[in-house]
Amino acid sequence: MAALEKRSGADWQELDKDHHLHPFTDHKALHEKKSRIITRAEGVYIFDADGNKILDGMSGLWCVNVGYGRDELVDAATAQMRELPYYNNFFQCAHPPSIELASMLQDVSQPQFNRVFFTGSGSESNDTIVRMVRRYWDLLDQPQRHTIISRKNAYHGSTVAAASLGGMKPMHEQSGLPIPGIVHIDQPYWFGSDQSLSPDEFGLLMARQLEEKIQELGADKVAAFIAEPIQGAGGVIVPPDTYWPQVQRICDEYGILLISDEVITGFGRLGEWFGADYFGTKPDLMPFAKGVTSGYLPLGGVLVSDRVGDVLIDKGGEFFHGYTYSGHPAGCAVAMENLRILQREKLIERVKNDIGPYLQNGWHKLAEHPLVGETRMVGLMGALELVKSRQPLERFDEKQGVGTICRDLLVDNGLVMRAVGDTIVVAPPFVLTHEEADELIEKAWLCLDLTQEAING
Ligand code: PXG
Repeated sequence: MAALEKRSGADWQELDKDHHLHPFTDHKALHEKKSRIITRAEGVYIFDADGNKILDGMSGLWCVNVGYGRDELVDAATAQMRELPYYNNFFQCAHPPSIELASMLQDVSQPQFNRVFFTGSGSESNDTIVRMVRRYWDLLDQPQRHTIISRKNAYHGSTVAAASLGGMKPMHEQSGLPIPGIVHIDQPYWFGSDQSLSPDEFGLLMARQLEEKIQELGADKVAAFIAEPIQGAGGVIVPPDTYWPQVQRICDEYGILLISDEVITGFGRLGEWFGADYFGTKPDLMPFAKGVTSGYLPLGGVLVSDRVGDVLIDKGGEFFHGYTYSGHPAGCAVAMENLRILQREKLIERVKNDIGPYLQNGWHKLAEHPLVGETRMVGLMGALELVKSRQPLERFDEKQGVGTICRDLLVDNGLVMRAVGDTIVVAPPFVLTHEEADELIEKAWLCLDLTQEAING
């Protein structure tokens, strides 16, 4: 630690520039601007090397749900690392943390989930999904049933299979993706449509695309449909109420596996344990990561329903798949303590009944700002749409980069939110107080004003 403290923020920026390749970053642009060096955090605040205190409206990267500075999680990791820092779950071995966590996850998830396959991240979880789903149909003697339907603008991770499941065009273009056997239908993004239909009609139309795609491919070719309950990285796309019930009906009717990607929505973000609980779906598989440890250590996994698990087990044969860190002991120990915190402090109930509605109330008031075309928020996951004009609705030219202008102003004024194009998204920790929520809304309003000024030049 001492060696680190000798450096100044400027020193770190130089070293960073010279040696560090960042994820999802234009390095040429970054080198002109320099990175913001975050040195510590407490509660819902992060602190940078220049001493600025910034409200973290993104919970890190949608993950630090119980907030920063949790000694219980540090202690859980330390104790586990002293006892058994690493052992694997391969070759007929297991260790108490992976077993205990598997059992706890069964307790907090829907009754069909009795088993879990551990990974180290959300991307690995979704790679596991592709392999597990195909293995399932192979074991059922339907090897032709390998196509997975996903959605445009979905984010399921950055590995080859996860990025293929994802529907991010720029990612596909850079690496010859998607891999074969993955197709994409439209997302249920009502605000992004021409708005000629009511949200409910639009939800039905988008769900119908799933049915049409199944019919086009042939149901006997379709393995699964994967979706985030609410698209996160794609801009917090909250589907109309009609969408999920239809999707569930279609998956049931055609016998297609339903995969609910819970990497962001899992562990309380929507005020229920999982997004599937919020929307009332009954998925067959649920990839998760992030919030399972509140980001304190990397851990992910796939919750496996009996429908899939029974086949994998009863039919026998080895599934040639696994990661060195599948069920890492320290990650599992932290996850267990994190789940206990959620339970002990009733944080999911807090998201549902207290801080969720409180922040939503303030958030929806932002819709009165002339720059805002729509506000959305479920639990503590929200978005606002920046528009040139509300009546008639006119959006900014993408090249103007209004979302980025706003995002930069927000950070300069002590609030982290993320810009997805001209959509500003928010997902604060569950421990956000009412005062901190007020601060978030006040800063957001101020920065909408500043953005307006910047655009008007
Ligand atoms: N599924 C979903 C729904 C995600 O949001 C992943 C899978 C992949 O997880 P890992 O742990 O491999 O990153 C994610 C990750 C953003 C952003 O800018 C979002 C994510 C990751 C990085 C950036 O919003 N989500």
